[in-house]
Amino acid sequence: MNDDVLTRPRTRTKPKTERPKLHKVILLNDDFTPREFVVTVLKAEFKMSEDQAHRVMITAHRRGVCVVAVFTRDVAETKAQRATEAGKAKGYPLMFTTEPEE
Ligand code: TYC
Repeated sequence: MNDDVLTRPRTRTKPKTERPKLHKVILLNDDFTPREFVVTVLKAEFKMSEDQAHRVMITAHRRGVCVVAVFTRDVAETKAQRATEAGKAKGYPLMFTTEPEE
């Protein structure tokens, strides 16, 4: 047998701490939620400026969806839930979802 191969310490192939995978929060368009309300939620939940929030809202309005921001999974899911709930509380179908980044 080959002693050298059997006793040689393994060399590390993985970094000690892996970077947590980031998750996208995605805003979905609908036909009912007022534009200004979408902007208000984006500002409150995602700490966006009026300008940023307006751009994200308009992109979702025109294209159907827009990536709002990326976070670790827990943070992304919590923010998406809270933002969706803010719409629901006003009777709007406003929807935020999450998906892992490639
Ligand atoms: N489409 C909505 C309207 O015309 C506005 C809107 C924009 C709703 C973006 C949701 O993610 C959204 N009132």
